[in-house]
Amino acid sequence: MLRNSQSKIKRKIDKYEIGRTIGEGTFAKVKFARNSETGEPVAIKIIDKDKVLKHKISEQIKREISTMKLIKHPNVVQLYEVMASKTKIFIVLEFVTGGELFDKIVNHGRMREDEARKYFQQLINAVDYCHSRGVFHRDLKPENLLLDAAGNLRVSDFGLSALSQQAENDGLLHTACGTPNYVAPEVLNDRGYDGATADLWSCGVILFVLLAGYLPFDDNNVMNLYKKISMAQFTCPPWLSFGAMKFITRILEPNPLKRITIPEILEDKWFKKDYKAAVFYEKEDANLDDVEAVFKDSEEFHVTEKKEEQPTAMNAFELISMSKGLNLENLIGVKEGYKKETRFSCKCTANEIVKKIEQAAKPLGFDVHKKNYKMRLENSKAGRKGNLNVATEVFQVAPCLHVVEVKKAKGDTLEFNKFYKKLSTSLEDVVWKAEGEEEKEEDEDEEDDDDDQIKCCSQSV
Ligand code: 3AM
Repeated sequence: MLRNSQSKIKRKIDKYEIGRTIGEGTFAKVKFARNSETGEPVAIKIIDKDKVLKHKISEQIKREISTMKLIKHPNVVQLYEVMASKTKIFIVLEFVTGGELFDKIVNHGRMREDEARKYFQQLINAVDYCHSRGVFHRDLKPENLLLDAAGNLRVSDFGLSALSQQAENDGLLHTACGTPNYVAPEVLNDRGYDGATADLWSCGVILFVLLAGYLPFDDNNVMNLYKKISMAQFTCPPWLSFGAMKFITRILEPNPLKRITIPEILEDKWFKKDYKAAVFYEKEDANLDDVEAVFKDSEEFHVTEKKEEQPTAMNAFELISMSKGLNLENLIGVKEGYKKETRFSCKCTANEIVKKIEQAAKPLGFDVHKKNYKMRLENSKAGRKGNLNVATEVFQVAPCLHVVEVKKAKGDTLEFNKFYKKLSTSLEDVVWKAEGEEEKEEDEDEEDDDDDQIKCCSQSV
């Protein structure tokens, strides 16, 4: 049976209405949600309780989460509250809408020094502040550098370092879920290290990527990569100014005892240009009862996950009829321009659509798992953020009119966009285009990027 487009099951955790999966990080699934009392959008990190309790890391996480609840810094993703159910821990975070900083590099290439400096200054402001409160990141990498609506840097996952360390012990950091490109040599050597200096190394790698447009340490062979990192074997590109080059070399110093410190960074001539210290205040009245309750693991405080059947505000047919002339991004309520999810309409049977998707995905290296009219496409090769996983679902609108939803379930958003472009080319003969759209598409400039083409016959969320 195809899913009925008139009604929808809504999942609710406490007061939060749970929406789509935004992504999967090293140790958690991240879901979009909305506070039903205030309407405020949030991101919820969902972690298996087992992972925290089994590994005896709860004391450290509890301490760091408590600290993060007190922090309201303009360059740190805010942590609102924590909750637990019988099996999961939910970390409710501010929803950050500007995407990831590194998507800028992937889309537009390296940055000018002034722009890179601005982001780096914001990064150091965040890192300095958290370090001064005894919270270290230990896993600074592109996925954790988000941009807010005003284009300012927001560092996420501060306070969750015990989890990333656990991932490291489980071998995750160096395998499918991440790459060691940003990790300091002393962390790789596993001889015990200082969280503060290790974080600064990662900041140095991040600055290098912003200015160069590529990684300072990279090798297909992990052992060679470890060697390059341990010896800080990198070459600055010729376009870097002397000041930037000198500065990066002081950060990417393999000996942590000789590495530049934050007070020294704040005094560096290259760094200081146009520097504005962050303005913020500290919350004095944050209530830490939720953190206590989660880590006491008392059933009395467990939140329940409810499933409610609710009519959707607009059915798929209305959505399609409006898609002819309107920009749908606002309609769906997500303006931030993430293209992790998209829909298109098809004028053929559901079975034909499923078959077409399968035929298109297999040659692109995807394993196809089907369940009724839902599919999970799993790329067997690891990409920038692990294996790309795509979920598709076919909804019936009229007997021979279907809406196909294509979502990134896991992996890198840009890789997803590239995959979607290939998929839509293969499905061209079954995708239903509104009148006039075909000519419009032909007129499109050849240089248009993937995203623009996707918008032509579908809407992206
Ligand atoms: O899967 P991608 O890389 O597209 O950007 C984060 C990442 O997206 C996003 O969730 C994915 C897994 O970490 N994310 C994490 N925290 C977020 C937040 N507070 C967030 N997106 C918005 N707001």
